[in-house]
Amino acid sequence: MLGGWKGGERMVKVKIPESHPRRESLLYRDKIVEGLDEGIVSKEGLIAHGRGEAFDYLLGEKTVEEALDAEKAGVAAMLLGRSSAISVNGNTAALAPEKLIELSELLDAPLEVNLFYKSEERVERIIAHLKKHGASRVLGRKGDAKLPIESERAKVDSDGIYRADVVLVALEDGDRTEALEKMGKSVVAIDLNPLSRTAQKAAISIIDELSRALDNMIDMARFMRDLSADELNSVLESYDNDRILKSTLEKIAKGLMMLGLESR
Ligand code: PTJ
Repeated sequence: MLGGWKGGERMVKVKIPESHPRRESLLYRDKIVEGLDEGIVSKEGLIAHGRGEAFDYLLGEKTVEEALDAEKAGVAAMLLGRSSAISVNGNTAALAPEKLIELSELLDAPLEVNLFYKSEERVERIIAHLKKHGASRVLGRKGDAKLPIESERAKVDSDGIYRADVVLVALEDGDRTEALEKMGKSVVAIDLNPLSRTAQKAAISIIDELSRALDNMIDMARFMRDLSADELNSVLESYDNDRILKSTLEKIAKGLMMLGLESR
């Protein structure tokens, strides 16, 4: 079902046919709008989502091989880390609460709410939303440690993102990724835009749609949890983030050429 609007008010739910070729994408869009209605997503989050949709369209709205490699490396890094954390914002909480919780449990990495457009009220709403979906513990209230950045994102919890040596971030601006990397932490980023500062600065850049990326990482984590440290290290040693970014950009460029030819 999709949302409809009348005079600025959300009106009805419009049924989206099972056979619609872009059904998944429209359902994600609906989750973001619902998140806005519930005070979880910021207005700016709608714009950010639209940008993601555009990149996803160019990638064929599917997980590319390069993303699978990055997802595997991301899981390996989080399993090998002394301590990992998963950063949650409005968009990610609205799009995939259960998946975030499942990955957090599989990787023993706490969820921490950390917002760019921060308000205490939205932090509380997101924590309540995650708890409603089954999270037993969500960090992000304390803000008793500080990252070396100017934005509201600077305040983090000492027993979450601050302590972690591997941090999973998704759909965010690049400042914090850069700061976390400078602090010696390893950032695993999920971001459909391979040109974003987040993707460019992260140690492992997953160029994939959030829900698809989390589904893949959950499947991988179930299996990779039983691998030895040597086996996990060999996954990381054979991973080359620059090659992944370059190859994904080439894929997008080729996709654009094909779209151009098809539309003639
Ligand atoms: O909830 P807040 O206050 O923390 O704000 C969250 C947003 C997303 C508004 C904030 O972090 C922001 O402004 O992010 P940016 O700088 O717009 O970056 C978001 C990135 O995520 C862009 O590069 C998008 O292409 C990408 N993106 C959007 N939707 C998805 C996505 N990547 C993966 N999956 C998506 N569904």
